[in-house]
Amino acid sequence: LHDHFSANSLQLTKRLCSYTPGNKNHSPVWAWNEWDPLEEIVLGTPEMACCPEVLPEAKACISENKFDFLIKHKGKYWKSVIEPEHYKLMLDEHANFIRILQGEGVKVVHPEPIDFAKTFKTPNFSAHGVDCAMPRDFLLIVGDEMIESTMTWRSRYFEFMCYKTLIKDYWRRGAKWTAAPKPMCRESLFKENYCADEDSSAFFDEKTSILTEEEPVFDAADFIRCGRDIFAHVSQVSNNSGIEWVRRHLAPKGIRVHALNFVDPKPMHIDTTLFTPRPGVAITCPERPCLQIGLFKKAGWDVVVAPYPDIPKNFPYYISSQWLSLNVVMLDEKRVLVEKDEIGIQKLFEKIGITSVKVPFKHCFSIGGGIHCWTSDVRRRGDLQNYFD
Ligand code: ABU
Repeated sequence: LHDHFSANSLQLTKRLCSYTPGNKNHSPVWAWNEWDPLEEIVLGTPEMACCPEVLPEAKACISENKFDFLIKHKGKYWKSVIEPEHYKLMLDEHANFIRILQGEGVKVVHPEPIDFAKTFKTPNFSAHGVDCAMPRDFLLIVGDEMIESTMTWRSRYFEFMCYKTLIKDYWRRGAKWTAAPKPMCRESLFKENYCADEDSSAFFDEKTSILTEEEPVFDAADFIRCGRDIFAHVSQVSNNSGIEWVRRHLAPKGIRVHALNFVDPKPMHIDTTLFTPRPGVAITCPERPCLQIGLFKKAGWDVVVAPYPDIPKNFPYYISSQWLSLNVVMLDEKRVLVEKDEIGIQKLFEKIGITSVKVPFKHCFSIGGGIHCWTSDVRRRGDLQNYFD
């Protein structure tokens, strides 16, 4: 037994010592942008996923017309809440998506669910969990580094546990592993009696946010990677301090993090608002103008406005907006994974020379995310480049 452990530990030591920082051949994690050829992806799992608790910070993100439904079902497994046929279609789409990715030569790995219906308690709050369906929200991959985001919804505080096995494995094989400072999430992180004005046409910033700047908080899905430049969404789940933490953390790699403000009273995650399918093209949401869009134009990028979604607004989007039409994943600069019924965005991709790989996925939309949310690309073939000057 002793020999077995010694041999194992010798092997592990050898592997760890062969690590050379910043070298893609020594890290299984390697992705600098949204468009280099995709090799490996984390796909979330719907297992044990629960309808979220409508805590104030969730109310600040979700449309008011969804509150009654969510309050009625909070903490229940989606499986017991959603129409059985709809739920079955979601599982079928999920299984089929794995086959599509594998058929494209992409390695697919998954987080490990915990029982999200269980209530947990920290010294400052208690809540039950949500899911590990949306790895995009938690894992920020920049080059060879995996950054665990803080997460802002208190109900998602322990989601990091679902990713431990995966992260440890990538780390043992050479990836760099950083966990952003775990927030305290005291009451004072959230403004008292906050109420978002859903009709507001103001650019969202710290004044209109539910979040104070008491401590840095951010969700990974508020960041879009374009090589040396990363664009961050000031939102109801990422405050300026959170974005500043990421900025300072990545500065030594030569990466510049730009904070962007959009017209959106309930912003949560940039990937239904602005998407960069390839160098030189930014797709924006027509309902959510960006204050700093000049950054792209000045650098010679084309800014293309997305069409309205084809899947109707009254489709059961239990948590999100209908802008999941924009929530796509690039297989490479010329091919995109897109929901099969979102014809308008497919036509836009065709116009700009990108072929749509049509994925039936809309039933998966119902629990809060699209193709980009449900995944986190951990490996793409390509290096760090400057696309802005
Ligand atoms: N997690 C993406 C949801 C964003 C939206 O509702 O537009």
